[in-house]
Amino acid sequence: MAKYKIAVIRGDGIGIEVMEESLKVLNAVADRYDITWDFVEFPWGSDYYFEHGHMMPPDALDILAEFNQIYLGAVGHPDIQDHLTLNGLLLPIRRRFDQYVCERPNTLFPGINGPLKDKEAWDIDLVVIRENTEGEYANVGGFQYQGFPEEIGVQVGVFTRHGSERVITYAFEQARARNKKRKVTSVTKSNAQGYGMIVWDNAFERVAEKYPDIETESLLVDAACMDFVRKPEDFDVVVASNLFGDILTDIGAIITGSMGLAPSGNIDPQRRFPSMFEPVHGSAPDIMGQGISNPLAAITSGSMMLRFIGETEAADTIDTAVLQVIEKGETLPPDLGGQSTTSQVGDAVLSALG
Ligand code: GGG
Repeated sequence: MAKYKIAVIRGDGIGIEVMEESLKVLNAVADRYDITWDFVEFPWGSDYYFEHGHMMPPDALDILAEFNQIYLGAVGHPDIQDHLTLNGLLLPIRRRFDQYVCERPNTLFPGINGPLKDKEAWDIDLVVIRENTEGEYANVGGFQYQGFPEEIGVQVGVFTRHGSERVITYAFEQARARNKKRKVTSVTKSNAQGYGMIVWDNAFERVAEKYPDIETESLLVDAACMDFVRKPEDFDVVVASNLFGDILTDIGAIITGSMGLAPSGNIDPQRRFPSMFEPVHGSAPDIMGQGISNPLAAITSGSMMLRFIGETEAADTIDTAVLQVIEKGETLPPDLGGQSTTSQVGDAVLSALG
């Protein structure tokens, strides 16, 4: 029997309720596949901030280092500036554990009535590989004359050869492993950002040479956003900087139905440290507490975690159950055009597990 020690941080807003459903589903598959979960919950996030003045305790990263994986809900609260919640919890975890790949798949499933006309099930089937530890999210910069009319904020984008090459290499490996269009699209804005993103472009060219069997394409981010809407079926694996990857994956989620369907894995491919799995969506304070949030992204983030730890059959079982619930269309949350509650959707996945 395989045993996994998982740190669970439900976080804020709808993160709390969607995690309830995904833990139900992960517990349900455990018996069937001889898995023992040791879930340890940490009450970190905005409520913790109100009480202690920080999103998680000073030794939080040392605590998390002892776990096999981290499973996160969402962070963000209307009464705390977003840069405090993000830089106080999510981003330090990604950096400390060198989770340099953020893998975010988007697929148009049967039964989803997406916003793009003429797109049928499976027409859209792409994965965005987002650089996750540097780029525009590098914690480098500062203020001068803060609070005065001369106020200056400097935000540095950091693009290293090492950081670019390793995430681009992961993208090419994904194109081979998926074995679909066998294509990698690199997204930058290197016509305007003529230093860091040139390091990225050069890295892309160097890595591409090692994968002659994979088609390549380079797009500026504005053209990529346009093509995500205009002809998303052209994409297979997309590799992008930290910020551009974040923006593209919101578009990817919406053209395939909803933010509530988009899972993600913050991955250390070398497995030196815990990786972290989380739905792409945030805490959605506008709908929190109403019991109407969509738990499917959290649930499929759980199946990404299972796949990553090698529990492929269990992951497949969850993905098939989710697909069944979506295709049947009887128990869908409001963002997918249904009227079911968060827990009814979770229960529907449980019964689809068989
Ligand atoms: N599911 C975690 C969460 O709350 N994400 C919202 C967010 O703003 N994430 C920032 C990012 O991924 O860059």
